[in-house]
Amino acid sequence: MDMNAFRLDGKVALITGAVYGIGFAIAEAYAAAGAKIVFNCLSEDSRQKALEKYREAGIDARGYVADCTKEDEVTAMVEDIEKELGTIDILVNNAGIIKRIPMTEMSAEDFRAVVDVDLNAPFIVSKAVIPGMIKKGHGKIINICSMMSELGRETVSAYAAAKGGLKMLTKNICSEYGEYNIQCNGIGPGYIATPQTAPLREPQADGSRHPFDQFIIAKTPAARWGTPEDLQGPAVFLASDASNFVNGHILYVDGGILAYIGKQP
Ligand code: NAP
Ligand code: GCO
Repeated sequence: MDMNAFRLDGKVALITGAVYGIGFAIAEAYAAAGAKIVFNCLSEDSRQKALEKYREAGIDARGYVADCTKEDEVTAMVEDIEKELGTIDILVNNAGIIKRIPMTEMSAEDFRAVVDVDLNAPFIVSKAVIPGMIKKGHGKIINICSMMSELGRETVSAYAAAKGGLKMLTKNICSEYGEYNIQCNGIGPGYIATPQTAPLREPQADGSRHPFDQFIIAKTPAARWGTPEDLQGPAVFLASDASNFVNGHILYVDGGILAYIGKQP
């Protein structure tokens, strides 16, 4: 086997929301594999801060201020990327939010806001990049799903509904565009230490670990939280020619949590 199949040389990769956390780690890995990195974020301040982080990492990234939920902003961004860099070869729908509110206390507005970013936005961005991928004769779309694409828990109804939908959107893009040599797969991270999960890991006033932190450690065979770096290898694999016959698959990168009933107390 030619191990260059795992390289991304000459590819243009758009990773949405890749200013820190999982998206930034995936962008670092793609850059190391040879890809040209493009990201978007919600503000000029965020874009400048991210560009500084990329420069410090030795990565010549291009950043756009574009809200993934706004079709006009996304379309304009994709048109500019394609004009400046050529067709987007790899799209990672990473941008996401969560609101942890008991369902009966959650407003419809909050529910819609989560679904808008976590499900509608991947539809909007994928719809914008697929025509270029069809013209070029290949493309890779990777949707950042979640354990909540499979399981629910208290307070995350909107997030679980959106991530469950994102799993099915992944399978549908696979079904509708596989014949154009476009592979659409998902990555389902387990519990990863990023700003998004920081509230679940805050040490208690007495210095003890957060109850949820202890819960996740007991439920994960790896007995640890994942790191954004744990996702880099799987993300490179799904973006590379090494996965050209993998399509419609959700690759769970969760330390085994989905397979495990949990450690006896
Ligand atoms: P994070 O630290 O909260 O970062 C999310 C990024 O998305 C932020 O930079 C945020 O921008 C950006 N974003 C939010 N809404 C956006 C929009 N409308 N347009 C453009 N960018 C937007 O999250 P993370 O932990 O790295 O997670 C990244 C992805 O992995 C998310 O889809 C999340 O659901 C998923 N995930 C996370 C975990 C985990 O345990 N951390 C596990 C499974 C799946 P701002 O900085 O401006 O808010
Ligand atoms: C939560 C967490 C999870 C993780 C991730 C698990 O509140 O349960 O935020 O949803 O973010 O999605 O895969």
